[in-house]
Amino acid sequence: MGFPDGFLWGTATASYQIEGAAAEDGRAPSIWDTFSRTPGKVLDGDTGDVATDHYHRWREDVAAMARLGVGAYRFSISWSRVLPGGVPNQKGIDFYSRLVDELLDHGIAPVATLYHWDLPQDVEDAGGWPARDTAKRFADYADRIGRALGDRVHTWTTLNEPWCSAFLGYAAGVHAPGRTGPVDALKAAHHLNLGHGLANRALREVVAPSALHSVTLNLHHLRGEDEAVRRVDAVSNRVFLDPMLGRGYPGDLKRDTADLTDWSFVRDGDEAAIAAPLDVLGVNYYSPTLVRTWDGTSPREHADGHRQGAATPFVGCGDVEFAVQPGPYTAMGWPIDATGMDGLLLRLHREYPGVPLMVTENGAAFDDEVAEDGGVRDERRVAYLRDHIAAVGRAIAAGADVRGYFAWSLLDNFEWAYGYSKRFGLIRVDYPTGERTWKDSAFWYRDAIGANGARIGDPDDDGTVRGQ
Ligand code: GBH
Repeated sequence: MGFPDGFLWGTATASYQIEGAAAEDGRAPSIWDTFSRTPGKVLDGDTGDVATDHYHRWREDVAAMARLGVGAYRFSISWSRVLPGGVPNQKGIDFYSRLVDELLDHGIAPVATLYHWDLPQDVEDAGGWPARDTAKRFADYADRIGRALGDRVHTWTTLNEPWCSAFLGYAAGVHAPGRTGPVDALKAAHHLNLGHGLANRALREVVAPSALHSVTLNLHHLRGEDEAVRRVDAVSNRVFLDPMLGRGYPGDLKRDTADLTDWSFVRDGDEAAIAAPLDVLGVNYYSPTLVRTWDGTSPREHADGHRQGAATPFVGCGDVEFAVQPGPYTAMGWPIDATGMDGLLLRLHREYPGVPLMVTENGAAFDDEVAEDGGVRDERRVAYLRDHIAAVGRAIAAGADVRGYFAWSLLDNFEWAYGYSKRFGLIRVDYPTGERTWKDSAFWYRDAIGANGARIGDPDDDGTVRGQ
């Protein structure tokens, strides 16, 4: 089994999770600054003020990627760094411009995401994603940054995981801005979709015609009872997939949420605007989700940390139970099951044919420890990556058009509501010194990339790490 020639191997990060320099060179606060500084919202009171200090260590980080041999780097741009208060900030734009140049100098294709959850606080104060105007502001931002970097970026991604922005941010309240209104969350989902469509169109007008245009979704790979699967699928997957791929909003989603809203916030022409052409669909996959219909009486199971009595992100799914799945688990408590990866990719291949796919995030947090020799023997992460890359290979062998794979993450970083307690990196970051150490998984990934994934998934591939 092999990977196609030109398959893009990469690593991924996001601005707020790695950059730090939260008040430097004119950057204005985002909703994650506000949220993380609000007591009780992020574990141990951690913030992204310093993070991995990538804002100052970016050159060293690009050099590490060159040693890894990646063909692409997926990073995100901080909206409030480049347009604080809506006004262009040359110092902020220059940071990304230098980063892009450095990547290109090392033969690494820049894959730029415009929005990885860090909405400028002033845009939230004006209503945030539940307000229609945010979609337009987002398109203006796309135009600005597209003009600045459009001659050099290989792939433009409008949004990262709009499900998290809309439903974790505005319904469950576990992500910034921490609001808990189910109708606002549906409006946010729509305005994220609309923002995606408008930004895609704005970018196409100003960037190089050779650039690819994409969006990244965290699709839930659902298993369990048909009716429960259908409901969760509608409000987590098809709410984005269907309008973005030209089918408009699913009728069953509108029915499931009819007691909350008549969806009149979707105006004439919106669905056409959302259906902007996509060159590639980014897919983030970590673990599958198991659902069933709740009997209404016994204590309801809430896997994945949705506590009893807490606001749910799954709007309109009041009769669904999220079942605990068998282990093993990562340090996030997420079940490890690579069959969800090819299952998800093949479902997209079957049900949304013709759209090339790219795995834009996959990875795992474990409680890494530094060994006596200073190395990090993270063999569970190696096994996780190996098994999930093998699953991507199976999907390709079965006909799916998958163009690349990005490991989450290049570095340990600020893991949102979990702060620095969860480590996803191939490269360990010591806090607060910021010192970087390659884990065994980094050496393993370097070798896997060097071989273009050959032998991964072969029965005799035990994931042995060759080391330096
Ligand atoms: C990604 O989010 C993010 O893009 C990235 O920034 C982050 O660091 C990384 O993954 C690791 O967390 O709520 O029941 O559906 C992934 C977020 C993880 C959200 C799995 C949904 C399933 C539980 N997703 N989670 S549920």
